[in-house]
Amino acid sequence: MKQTWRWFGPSDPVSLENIIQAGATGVVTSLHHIATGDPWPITDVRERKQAIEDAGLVWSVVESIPVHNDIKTRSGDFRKWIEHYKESLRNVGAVGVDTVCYNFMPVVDWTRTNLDYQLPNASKALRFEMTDFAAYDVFVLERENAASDYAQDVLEAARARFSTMTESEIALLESNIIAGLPGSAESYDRNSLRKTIAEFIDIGTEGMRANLIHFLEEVIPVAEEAGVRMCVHPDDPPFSLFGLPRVLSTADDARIMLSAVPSESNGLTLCAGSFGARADNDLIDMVREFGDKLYFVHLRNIKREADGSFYESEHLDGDNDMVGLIAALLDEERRRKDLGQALEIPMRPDHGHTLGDEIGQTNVNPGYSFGGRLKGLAELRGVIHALESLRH
Ligand code: DNO
Repeated sequence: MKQTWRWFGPSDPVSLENIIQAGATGVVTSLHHIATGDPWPITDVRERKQAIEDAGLVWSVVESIPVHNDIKTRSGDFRKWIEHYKESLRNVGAVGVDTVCYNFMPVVDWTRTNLDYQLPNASKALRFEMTDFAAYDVFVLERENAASDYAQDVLEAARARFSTMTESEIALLESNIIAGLPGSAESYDRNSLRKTIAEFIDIGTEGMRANLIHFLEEVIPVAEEAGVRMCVHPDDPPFSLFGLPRVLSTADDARIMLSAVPSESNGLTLCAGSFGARADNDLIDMVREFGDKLYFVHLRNIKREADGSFYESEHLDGDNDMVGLIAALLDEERRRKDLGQALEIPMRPDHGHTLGDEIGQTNVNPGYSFGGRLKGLAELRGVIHALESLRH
């Protein structure tokens, strides 16, 4: 597996030199300075690639070229945004970067309620707590009919939680949910969030799926020509938020999306922490089923709770069988090798705890600390080495 590391570009507090020190050889990055929808100029793409190569690394994956909301709703200027998207794909392909991750989540990208969840060893993790999310949705945002989207016990717990929350706790919860986590293309205030949710809510699951397929029918032929493999990132978390439709939460969803537009350029990002937040997603089965369509892997673990809540646990200690998952991925790589294909799977240690000196520092991107990811990558690398040496 190609060991890679997400880098948020020149303003990332983690430098390219740090990435080399962590032992990664590939970089995963995006042109975050370009507004969602605008085409990526070839000069900017070239400049970014050069900076990465000057540091002794390679640009393995673009994560992400964000998909404009108008494309997801198939309204407004969606045709223009699709043309821009094609231009970005051509430019990325032209410099030889061949893997592009994106998502089709409605309204919000990845979502957590607590970015400072204290673990028993005093490091900090990211957490999604259903009670807090429902409290925000029903009692703070006051979304129309929101209460009907929650089980009675969750609703009661949310009501009780909300009644004890201070103004500053509410403000923090709100900013965690809607201000946009690292890498998110969108951030909202309360009014723009309500408005955007309303725009999506009528589309329904089948409508969202049709919009995704329409988008792929447009861009996949261009990706083919440009020599780019696209790999969609699953919904995180993999269930409906704000009553919105989700179309990439399960193996079924992935199957539908892949078979609707069959092409070598239409693939999947196996985000273990996203798919793994549902007990009915069997990650190892997914590797076996989608094997040759897996172009990118995020290795992360989670601990699930009965009501849908979860927190991000140690990379090797959680509800995902990380060793089994890595073994399945190594099998897939071996299968490719036997067929004479040189398709090594880029993986990145997805998220990490905030620990050591980084605790309390204001410039640490939540989930993207240096120390936590260094630890995660080192553990994952250990598993890869152990499994590989047992095979020889
Ligand atoms: C979170 C990430 C996501 C991901 C996008 C892909 O840590 O996995 O932000 O990059 O959803 O478009």
